[in-house]
Amino acid sequence: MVDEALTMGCDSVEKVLVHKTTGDTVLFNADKDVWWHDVVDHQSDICEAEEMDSEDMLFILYTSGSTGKPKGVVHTCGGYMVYTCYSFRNVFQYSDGDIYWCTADVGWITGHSYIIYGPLLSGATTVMFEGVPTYPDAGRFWQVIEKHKVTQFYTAPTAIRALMAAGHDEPDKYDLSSLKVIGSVGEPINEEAWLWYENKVGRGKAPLVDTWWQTETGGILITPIPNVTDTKPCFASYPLPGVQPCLVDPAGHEIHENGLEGLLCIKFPWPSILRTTYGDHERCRLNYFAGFEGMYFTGDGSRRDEEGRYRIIGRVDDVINVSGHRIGTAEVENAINQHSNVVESAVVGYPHDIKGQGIYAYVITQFPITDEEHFRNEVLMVVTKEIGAIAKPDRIQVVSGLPKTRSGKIMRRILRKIACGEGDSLGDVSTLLNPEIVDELKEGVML
Ligand code: 7RM
Repeated sequence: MVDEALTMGCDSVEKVLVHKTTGDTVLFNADKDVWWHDVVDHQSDICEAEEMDSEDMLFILYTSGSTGKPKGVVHTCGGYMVYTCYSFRNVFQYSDGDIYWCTADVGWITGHSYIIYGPLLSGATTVMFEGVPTYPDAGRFWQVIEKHKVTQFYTAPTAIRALMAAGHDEPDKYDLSSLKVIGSVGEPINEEAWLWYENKVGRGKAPLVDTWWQTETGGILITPIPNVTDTKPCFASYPLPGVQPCLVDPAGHEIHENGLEGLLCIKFPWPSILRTTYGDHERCRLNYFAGFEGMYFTGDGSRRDEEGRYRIIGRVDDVINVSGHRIGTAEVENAINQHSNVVESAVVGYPHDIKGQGIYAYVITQFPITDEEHFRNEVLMVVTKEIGAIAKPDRIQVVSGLPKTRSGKIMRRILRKIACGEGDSLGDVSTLLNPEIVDELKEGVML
C-alpha cells in the first residue's frame, strides 16, 4: 500500500523505513527503502528535546464528517499534552505501580491520546498489544489481564459485543482481580453490553467508565470519575471539571430543562480543542463553530436525565459509526461511484449486532447486472482500495432509482427506514418526485 501511495504524487517523501515483523519477503526499493534495524540499531538512546511553542502543530489526524473529503484535525503541543495527561490521570485514576492497557489502534485518536501521550506524560506502565481479541480464542484479553495484572483496561463496545457473543462466561475462567477501572470508548454502548462488561469483567470492583469524546476534542470530555461520581448503564454521565456541555434545539436555543434530548454542544474551549482543519480554517469555522453562536457543535445528539447525566445517542449528521470508526456516507458513495458501471449510489447506516452500525448501499447501475455476486465483490474491492476494508458495505442493493425530493435531494430518511426493516412505517411519501420507487426498494430490501 505504501509503495502504491508513493506512485501517486508523494514527491516529498524521501525515505521509507521498513520494519521487519513477520519475516515475509517484501519488495525492496533500494532508492527509497531503508531497513529500520539498519538505522535504529546504531542510534543513541538519548534524544535531545527540541523546544517548541505551545501552539506549534503536534499532529494532524484525518477524520470523517458529513460532507466531502475527511478533514485534517490539527492539535498543538501545549494544550493537547496538558489535557491528555490531566484526563488520563483522573479518568483512569492512575497511580504509581499500576499497569494500564488500552486496546485501541494507535492510528486512532484514542491511541494517540491514551496509549501514547497521556500515559507517557504520566510515566505510566502500559501494556502494548499487537493482535486480535479472538485469537487464539475469545479469552485473549482476559488472559493478558491476568498475566500482566492489568489495573486499568480501556476498550471499545464493538470488542465487548464480539467477546460477549463468542462466550458469555469466558471471563469467568480468568483471575481479573487486579482490575481497578474498566473503560469504554468510541460509540454508544448498549445496555446488554454495558451490564455484561460491568458484571463479568468489572465484577462490582472495577467501575465502568463510558468515556465520550472525539478526534476534535483531543481528550475525554464526558465520563464518570471512578469512585468519585456514580455510573449508570449507557450514560457517559458528567462532564469533567471545566467542561461545559449543553443541549440545544435545532433553532439554536439552549435546552435548560433536564429529561430532554437535543444537539450536544460545548460552551467554552478546553485545552485540547482542535485548532483548525489543516489547510482550510474556514471549513473548521463553518463545521464546528458557525451552527450555534459561541459554541462548539459536536455532531452528536444526546439526552440529559433528571440528575444531569448525559447519554450520547449518536451522530445527527451523515456519519456512520462502524465498530467505533467514523465513516462519512459521502466518502463511501464517492468510492462506490468509481466503479465503471455505477451511475449513482446512496449509503446509510443500520443497526448491526457486533459493529454497532453496518453500512447499507443502494446502487444504480448503467447496464443491467448479470452476475450480482461478482458485481458486489467488485464494488467491495473499489471501496477497500479507495478508503479501506472498514468501509466495505455490509449490504448492497441494486436499484433502478433513489427516492428524491423535488429539489433533487436524496431522502435518506426513507432509505434508512427501509434498510432498518421499517419500510412499513414510512409515512407520507407523496411529496417525492418519484414515489413509485419506494415499493421497488422495499421489495428488494436485504435484511
Ligand atoms: C474517541 C473517538 C467520535 C464520535 C463521537 C460519537 C462517538 C465516541 C462515545 C461515542 C457514545 C461514547 N473519536 N462516540 N465515544 N458515542 N458514547 N462513549 O471515538 O472522532 O473517532 O469519533 O464517536 O458519535 O462524535 S472519533
